[in-house]
Amino acid sequence: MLGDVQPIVVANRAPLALEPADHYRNTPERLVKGAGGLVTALSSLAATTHALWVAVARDDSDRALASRGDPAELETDDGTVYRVSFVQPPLEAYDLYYNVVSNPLLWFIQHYLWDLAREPVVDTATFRAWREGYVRVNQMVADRVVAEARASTLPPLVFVQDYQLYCVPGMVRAALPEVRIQHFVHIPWPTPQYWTVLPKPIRDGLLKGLLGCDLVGFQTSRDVRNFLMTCEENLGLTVDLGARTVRFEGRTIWVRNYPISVDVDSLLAQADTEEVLAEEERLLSWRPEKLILRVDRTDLSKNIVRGFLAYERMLEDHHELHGDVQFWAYLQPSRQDIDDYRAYLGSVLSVAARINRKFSRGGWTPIRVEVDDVMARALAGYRQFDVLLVNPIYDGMNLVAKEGVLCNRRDGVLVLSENAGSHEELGDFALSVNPFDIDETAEALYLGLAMDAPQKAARAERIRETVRAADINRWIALQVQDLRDLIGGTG
Ligand code: GDG
Repeated sequence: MLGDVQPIVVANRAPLALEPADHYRNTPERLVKGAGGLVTALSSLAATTHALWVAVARDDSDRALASRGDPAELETDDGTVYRVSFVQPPLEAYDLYYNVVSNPLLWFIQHYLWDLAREPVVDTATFRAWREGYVRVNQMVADRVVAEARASTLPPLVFVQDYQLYCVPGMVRAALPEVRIQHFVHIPWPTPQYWTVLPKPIRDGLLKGLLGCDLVGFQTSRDVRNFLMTCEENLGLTVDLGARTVRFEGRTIWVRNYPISVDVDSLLAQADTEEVLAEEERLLSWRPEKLILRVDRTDLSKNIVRGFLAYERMLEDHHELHGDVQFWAYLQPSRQDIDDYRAYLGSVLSVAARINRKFSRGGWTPIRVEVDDVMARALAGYRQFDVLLVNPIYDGMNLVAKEGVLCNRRDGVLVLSENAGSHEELGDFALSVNPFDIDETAEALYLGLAMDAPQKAARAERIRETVRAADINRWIALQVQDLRDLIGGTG
């Protein structure tokens, strides 16, 4: 697919991480593939195309990997070899780039999470974090990409990923006007008005950085429209909503949506391993007759508390379900160094405890919360749920929605937020909810549990078909194809 070009994937995170030796379990130090939707999706591109991966060293473990060569040839414990070139910013610059600008400022903007009457407070510190953190680290990354592109014997094809690196395309374009650059934005793109929460130099800087691309990719058609309108309203550029293009500095930039997906074969194989089957055995020892599941990072955007409130409402309305149903929230701890995130996990746990105190009886506990990070356990949950609750406030795509139904063995029902990117593909076969509406979500949970077998089977099959037809390989192939076709070819 990419034999005649040199792909360069550029992302904040490397696709792998060093796991230290565990003397108690007698396991040696090993290199493991990174967790999370983005890494999962891009690993297959990097592994199959011998791409070079440019990443930012985040901690001592990444810096140890960086010392193994530039680029370092790194083999994970599953035998996949990656070529990774680590950029090593000073610790303070990294902190400002990642912990001040990217998270929370941009993440909160792009998921509409700010409580605007109070936050954000933009001041000198924000501008310093922007200049000395975000712009500086983006420039270091861009310089590395330029060096690698110049060193390559094949024409480079640059794939930049996500909100930490919006300025990279513009910076690379300034040094290499002819290079092909694409940026994929994994999270929602909000309306032009919401971007004006950020001061003009910052929001324009981000947008102009992205416009260094030939092609900007998003998860959904809603994101594409919002982006084009942002270019028009906030920068006064000429856009064509029909052709999905925008003109900038004499170039035409194409804007397209490519819904990200999963590696169907490898996920199904992984969901059938002994480790997962052992987890499933454990689950079967405690599962109730009816199991509601959610699997999420403890991120504010995932809307975990309202999910519990909806379940509480359902239990209030349906006493007949008491004792027969349980809500299992399997949660991966996320960004616990940020105050808001620690406080959010605190409220998740306290709301669950309150609901359990209210309804528990005779050995029945309505909610089971587990905060852990064992993929095999999540996969066992995928196999066993009757209803999967995916109710984010806003979400770029949400891979759990796709993975869950694909792996499920009971024709379980998907309850899906209309603001998850996956709703554009799966909404017709799921029970759609407004994520803020507790009553509607409660009703959907109930309908999901009560649905008859033929209807459940038909809906689940349509979702499985949709995910199979548009898997991760298609996500990558469509982007590469568009880069070749729309922009005049690279080979
Ligand atoms: C961002 C965007 C977009 C599940 N349990 C464990 C675990 N998982 C995996 C899931 C899934 C991934 O984590 C989560 O992906 P999501 O897509 O649901 O959400 P984000 O992490 O917010 O991802 C999102 C995605 O990027 C890709 O573009 O879809 O909208 O926000 O693959 O299977 N991973 C580990 N331990 C677990 O226990 N390590």
